Amino acid sequence: VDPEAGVHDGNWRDNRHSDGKSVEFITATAGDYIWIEPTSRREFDVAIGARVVSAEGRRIQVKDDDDNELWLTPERRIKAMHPTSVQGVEDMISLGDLHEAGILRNLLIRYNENLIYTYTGSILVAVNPYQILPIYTVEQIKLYRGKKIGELPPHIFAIGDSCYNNMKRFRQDQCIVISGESGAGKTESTKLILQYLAAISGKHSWIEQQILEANPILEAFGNAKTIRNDNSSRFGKYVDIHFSKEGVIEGARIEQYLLEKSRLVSQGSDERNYHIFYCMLAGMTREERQKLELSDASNYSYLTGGGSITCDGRDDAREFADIRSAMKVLMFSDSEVWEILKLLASILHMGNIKFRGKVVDNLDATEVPDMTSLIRVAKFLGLDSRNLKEALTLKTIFAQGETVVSTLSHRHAMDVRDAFVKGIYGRLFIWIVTKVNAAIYKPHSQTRTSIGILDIFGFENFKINSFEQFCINYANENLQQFFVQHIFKLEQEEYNAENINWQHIEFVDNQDTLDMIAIKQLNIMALIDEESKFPKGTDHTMLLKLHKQQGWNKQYLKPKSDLNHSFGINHFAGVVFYDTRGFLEKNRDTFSADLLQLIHNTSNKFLQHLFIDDISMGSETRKRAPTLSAQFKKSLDALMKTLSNCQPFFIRCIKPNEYKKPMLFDRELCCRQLRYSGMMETIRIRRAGYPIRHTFREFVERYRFLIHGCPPAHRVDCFAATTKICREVLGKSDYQLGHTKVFLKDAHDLFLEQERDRVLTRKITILQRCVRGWY
Ligand code: AOV
Ligand code: MG
Repeated sequence: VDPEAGVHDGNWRDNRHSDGKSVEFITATAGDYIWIEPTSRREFDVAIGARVVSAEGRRIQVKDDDDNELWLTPERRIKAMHPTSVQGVEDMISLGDLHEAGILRNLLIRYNENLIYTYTGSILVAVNPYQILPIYTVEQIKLYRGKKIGELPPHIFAIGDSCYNNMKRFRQDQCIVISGESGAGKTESTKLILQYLAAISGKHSWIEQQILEANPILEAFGNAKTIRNDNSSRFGKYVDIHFSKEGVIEGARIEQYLLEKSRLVSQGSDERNYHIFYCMLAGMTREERQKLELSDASNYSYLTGGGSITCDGRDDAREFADIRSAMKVLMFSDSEVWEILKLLASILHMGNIKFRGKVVDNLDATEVPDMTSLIRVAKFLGLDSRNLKEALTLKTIFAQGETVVSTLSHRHAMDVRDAFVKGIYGRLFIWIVTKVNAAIYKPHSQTRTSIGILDIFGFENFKINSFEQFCINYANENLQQFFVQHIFKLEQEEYNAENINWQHIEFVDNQDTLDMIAIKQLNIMALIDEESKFPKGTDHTMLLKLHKQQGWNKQYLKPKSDLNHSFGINHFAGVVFYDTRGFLEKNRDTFSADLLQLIHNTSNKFLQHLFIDDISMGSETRKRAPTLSAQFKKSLDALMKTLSNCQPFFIRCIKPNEYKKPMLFDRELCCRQLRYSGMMETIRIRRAGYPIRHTFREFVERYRFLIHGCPPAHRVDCFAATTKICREVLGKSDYQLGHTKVFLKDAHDLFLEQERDRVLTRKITILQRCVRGWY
């Protein structure tokens, strides 16, 4: 067993006796709670809790947390459950069984009672309920106002409130980092925090409404139905809310990260393109539709790639009305809205352009047999249709003062068209975010402070992972590093405050992986970039370079076969293999000079405006323009810098099942998320030091029976009594006494609890079990 990976079984091992044999005696009585070790070797299968129903001879009957009734034979490894795990706790740091199984069970029993929020210290864990719970009312908002974390049951409003209070009290910027996998509830959590902040900061003013209304617009253009989430964000965002000295919302700014553009031209099975297309087709007036020469969603190949044009529980026509009214609130003029619709319509028509391959003079060429769609595109984009057709099917190369025109193959023509669409939509999305910011961002006042909320795409590992996943996972590595650093720092602070010697604490950190991806010399990102700029560079030459430069790295995985197109990275959340095919193309993110030339001359001013930067760059500077990964790294670096200047809060969203269903808790799925979310990191760091802490008073209250003649806590000097108990019971082992607390190892806790049990127990022994071969 790998000691690092095995946090969840640390406790089990503590039972090993000095002779190396694992022996534990458990007396189990009906009504007792126990842990049952898993028999499978599945990675995310951990011990399950169970209640003893009855015991007969050497067998006991139990009902486990998944409601299975079973008989356990003496071979099954079991272990007594700590009382805190029986009832469940609001803050998991106080769990006696501080391992994965303990955390998992705690979340499960709370989830079963619709208690979806739980703390681990100051981190909020939120399990997606997949149902509307009555916990977000105005009354609840009032209730949580001004309360300390822990005073009331865990709640996302408590995080919002604490953030707000800290900001006002310390006059320091705050941030809330929300993470979790697709469908876990990050975006909903972001909205709830925003709602809470808008409600408590005051005045129900116009600016607050504008900030809230930014969301439907961004979601319309940047969210889509995927197999994991009906409303999946396909971009990352950081919403920074600005407050005046009095704590009133003054304005906000939204930063966006890396919209997924491939979705525009192809969708996975059962997935959709961006909501806005379906909304607009369902919600426009007949007149508008006619003007844009549009019909039903089912007629557009860009909208039907996933074989799914509707989305259960979504009313696209209604949404469209909301989007429109939100655009009004955010000061989009009617003509701007119309220009946007025109572009969207052009994109849909563009997707319906059919190409047919042919051979001319022995060269692959392409024709457009039916010009209907192409003529529509030309009309709405303000282009000449013949020029457009040429730009889509021919390629002009300027070389040594000469102009050479060549034909494009069928495949190539499709690629040029698709790149055009991605280019337009990508820039439109950025324009929309800029437009929204123009409405909500107010010039800097010296005294303002802010709360930033980060809702970014979670870690992804699909069957086939491409450049997008590489960027997304790189972003998540950064956040993980931020998290680990922060948690470690907090831990150190507590030890310092209590004057505990903590020097020997080590923790697993993902810096090596980050170094390999983006920091050290010849890092992966740099190599990809270099190859992207190298005219002869191909995905294959890039892969060879990666293998050559990083092959030695422990965090790098080279596939067994040389024919394989992928490379692997050992991420904090598991190994991911990336298929390099298409990497360079995606990273370069350029599109044809012929199309740019067209846009340069278009009569559609809105379109031209979207491309103004590209046009103003000469073709030479364009070649040197920053690649996608370079831009992404830059914006991430800026984000990390912003975050590091804030006091952070963390929300870890957990998706309880893959079916978008309420009241269904898949333990293995949740376990995986807990382990990968860094939740275990907190615990790992705590366990590396002294995971068990009691105030002197609590300690005396609980363990005074272990020595002779110790009076109750209120009648004795608790520090002295604690010292005495520890000395007599724990001897010279590695525990420490701080200023207010005693710091213990897990093994101490176990021993103390067993001793306490032994002293106090009046149980009739029904069963004595000998468990052998623990490891
Ligand atoms: P995500 O943001 O984490 O995924 P969402 O926030 O979009 O996930 O949540 C997915 C769905 O779960 C929502 O559309 C709701 O139906 C439901 N849900 C989440 N949180 C709550 C809640 N607190 N109460 C009720 N329902 C909830 V992604 O953006 O895919 O990574 O890219
Ligand atoms: Mg989301």
